[in-house]
Amino acid sequence: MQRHWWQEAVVYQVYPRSFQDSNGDGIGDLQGIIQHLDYIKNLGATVIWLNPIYASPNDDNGYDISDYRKIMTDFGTMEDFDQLLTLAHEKGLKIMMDLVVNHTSDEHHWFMESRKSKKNKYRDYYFWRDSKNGNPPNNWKSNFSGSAWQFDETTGQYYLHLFSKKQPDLNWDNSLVRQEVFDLMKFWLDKGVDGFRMDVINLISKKQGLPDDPNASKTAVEDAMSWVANGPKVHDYLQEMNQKVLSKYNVITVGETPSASTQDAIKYTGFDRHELEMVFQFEHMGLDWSQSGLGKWSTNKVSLIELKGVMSRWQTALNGKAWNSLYWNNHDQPRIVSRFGNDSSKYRVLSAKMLGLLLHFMQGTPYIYQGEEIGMTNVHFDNIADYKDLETLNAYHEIVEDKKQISAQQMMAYIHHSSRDNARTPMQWDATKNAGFTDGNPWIKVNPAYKQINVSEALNDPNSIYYFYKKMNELRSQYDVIVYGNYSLLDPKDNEAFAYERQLDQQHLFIVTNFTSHVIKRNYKVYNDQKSRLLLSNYDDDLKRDLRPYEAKVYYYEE
Ligand code: TEU
Ligand code: CA
Repeated sequence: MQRHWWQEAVVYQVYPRSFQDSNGDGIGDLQGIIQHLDYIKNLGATVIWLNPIYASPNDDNGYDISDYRKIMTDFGTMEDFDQLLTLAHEKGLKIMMDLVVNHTSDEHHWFMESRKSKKNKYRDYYFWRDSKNGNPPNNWKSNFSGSAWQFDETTGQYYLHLFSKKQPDLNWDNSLVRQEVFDLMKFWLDKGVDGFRMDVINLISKKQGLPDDPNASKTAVEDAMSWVANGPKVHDYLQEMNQKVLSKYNVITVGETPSASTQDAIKYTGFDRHELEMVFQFEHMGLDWSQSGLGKWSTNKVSLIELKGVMSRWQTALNGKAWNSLYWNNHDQPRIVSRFGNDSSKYRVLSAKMLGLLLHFMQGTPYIYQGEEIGMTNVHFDNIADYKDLETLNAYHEIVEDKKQISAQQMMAYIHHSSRDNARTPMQWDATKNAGFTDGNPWIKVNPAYKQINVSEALNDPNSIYYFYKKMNELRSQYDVIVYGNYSLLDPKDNEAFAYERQLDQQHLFIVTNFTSHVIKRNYKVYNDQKSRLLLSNYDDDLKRDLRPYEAKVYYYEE
């Protein structure tokens, strides 16, 4: 198998709005990112993924783009961006942009033209349909609650929006749309950016005739995507994109693909397919979802056995054929230490390291979301008005106020567990006011935990999660087996310990983690092997068979 730089990469995700404010307006910006390039570099990351920084009315924090060739004024100017790109490159850091082309903003000029008349030359850039007997054209639901169709007075037709009504879906069946997207990709690639994370890229090809979803009445809002995902022409369009654009550059690509199975992923990322390099799959992120129709809104705990099943299935199905992304967190997901770990003061550090180790020693390219490296936790705002995310606010409105399915109190518990805003509170730099994020009023409140959990603490403590992540990144650059080794799960039915092996030629790794807050006893064959040595652990010493709360270790041997 040919080796590629992006397989050896470590990606650090920056959510610009919440990373660092440089001018006191309460909103993170590009100059703020520039201030922390060395911080990211010192952690050992090699690529920065920036969430969207393009011109946007910010209905969905930049995922509604009104001009793909302009920088959002909140974030700065194109000069700021050019400076960021140059400085990053000087430090050996690559920059990956977010490409949001399943939809635009309704304030993009294509859509403003499109809505003017049925004859407009941009009409067919979007999906316009007549109503069906006074109802929307079909029963598809928006991911952000309600129908996926919005009626527009001007021409008396509806337009499709799988996300908010300010995010109309682009019609990829129109070759002019595809050409526009390829052109804007070239604009950024010719500037020197190093790749793209592609937003919901597996939704771009809609089923012929836009048929009703037969399961719509049973599915929760967030499941509505399974009917529209992985459509009939998606691979044709990605191959065309690869041929016309990506193949001309040496870049990293990762497609966000909700509802993609391992079989789908092999089609998107197979080494012989010339589509994408990897995808973000969602199966492990759905394990704690509601069983009673509320989708992501739940307080369920993940089952370790199910987690092992999903992670291992992805590891083995893609091995040798395609490439995994490895992630626990991003700007849409609650904080992993609160979700799969234990964020009590006693176990936060141990369990955050345990989760990091478990993930980073699997096969794939690891992604670290800002604040994960210091063990940032979920936030619990008491007041719904303190939440900013439209998904959260729309769901609250629909589930509590409109349909009265559950009480406000119950919904707040779900929001504390699952809201996207858990990931979007400002980065916690130090213990000063607003966690050092801004001198002004932050656009969203800071997590009060910042007094204990912040970068300045982490940098002063040799045992911090930060240095543990740094160590993992160093090891990755030293041992090929960490990047390329194959994977095999041990003891799939053990519901307390997660153990697996990796192997590449003579190199072997043995990984074991205790997922509980008590001591468990396990015997593994590696303990009797004279040649094995401990590579990394989250405790100071090794008691071998006694695995202490959230203990996590990696052994290395050659054979
Ligand atoms: O997310 C798509 C997606 O799968 C989410 O809507 C997901 O279902 C939800 O966040 C889970 O809570 C991408 C972006 O990552 C997200 O931030 C955008 O809001 C969305 O696309 C629309 O562009
Ligand atoms: Ca600012």
